[in-house]
Amino acid sequence: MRLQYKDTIRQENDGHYAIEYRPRPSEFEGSESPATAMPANLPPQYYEAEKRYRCAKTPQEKIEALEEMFSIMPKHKGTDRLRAELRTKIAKFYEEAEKRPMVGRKGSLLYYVKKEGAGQAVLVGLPSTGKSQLVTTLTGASSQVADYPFTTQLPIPGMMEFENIQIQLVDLPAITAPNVSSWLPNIVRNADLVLIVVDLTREPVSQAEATIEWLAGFRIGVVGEARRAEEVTVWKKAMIIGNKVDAAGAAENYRTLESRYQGRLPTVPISALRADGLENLRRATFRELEVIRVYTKVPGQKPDLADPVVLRRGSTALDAAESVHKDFGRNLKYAQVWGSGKFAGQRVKRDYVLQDGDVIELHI
Ligand SMILES: Nc1nc2c(ncn2[C@@H]2O[C@H](COP(=O)(O)OP(=O)(O)OP(=O)(O)O)[C@@H](O)[C@H]2O)c(=O)[nH]1
Ligand SMILES: [Mg+2]
Repeated sequence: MRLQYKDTIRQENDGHYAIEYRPRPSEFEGSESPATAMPANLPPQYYEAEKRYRCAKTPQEKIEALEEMFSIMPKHKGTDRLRAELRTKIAKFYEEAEKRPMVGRKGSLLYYVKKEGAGQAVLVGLPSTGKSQLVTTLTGASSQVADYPFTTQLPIPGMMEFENIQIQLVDLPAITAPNVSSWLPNIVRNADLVLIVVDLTREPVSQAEATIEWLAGFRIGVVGEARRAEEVTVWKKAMIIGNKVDAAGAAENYRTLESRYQGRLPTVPISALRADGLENLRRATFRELEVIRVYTKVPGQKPDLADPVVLRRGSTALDAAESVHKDFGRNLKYAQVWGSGKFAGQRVKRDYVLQDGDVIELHI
């Protein structure tokens, strides 16, 4: 990597070198002012992606590089501003990509799947494991199903209902499909959850391993599967779906798969074709997304139980207030909680940690 502009290099106490990186002015063309010096210790992949961003010609290429930079950047206070700037930029290029018919309006839209609903779960796996059948059964999206490999060539999103919320599922081409390696890993990096789909009639353990190895090849680590930290730029929650449990011998193969991944990755058996085990799958997907549903209300009104606010697990009364409006957050004096409180209507402070299903009344 070449140092430019006002980058400085220094040696840390532990002997390794850290680069104090400052954004080049050209990166902020059009935006107000360059960000302040950002904390260093970003992995080299970040700078590689950044270089690709600067050389990118089309909005698609820009998005790809920016998404990668975003996923690599560590999440903490020191990077908050830069992450927000990256997000704004990505949004701008998405808009541009959608406006440019010459790159193929449909194609450009479909290659980057905008998140919708409570979370985005992407289906990855070898050919013909039943990914498209599953998305079709669960969401009503029509993704072509066929008995030949590499049927799916583009990402196809659909919305799956779980109780009173919608979860986005994204059907993807098989990991071994031709011409996908430039964009497929980016979609996975950006997802909230990875659903590894295996065919229970064909050595499911080897399929799961091959899929996890493929992810590792793009430096995507799966939470629960050990890997050296320096080999991974982004960790993803994942779950293994054993499909075609209706077929002969599949139940037995599922038991092998389950015992192999016990205590490491959640596994669920289903039949996408017969619609078996789907309620279990919906619930497990919701659980692994690590989100909660809360119902906000103001004093004197009833909560709308059909329309929850979806927040990350661990969110507080303040987060709930901010999700309504940032002024609500700023002015929040206290809240009352029905559900997880010791008693109904318990008065709680701003830092009270909410649970799934809580009703929260905001007092400002
Ligand atoms: N027995 C059985 N067959 C299934 C099931 N789900 C899918 N199939 C069959 O498996 C084949 C492949 O299904 P697809 O949904 O196209 O598989 P895919 O994973 O999307 O395949 P690619 O797009 O090529 O990666 C089709 O012939 C389906 O009918 C199931 O639950 N049980
Ligand atoms: Mg398919």
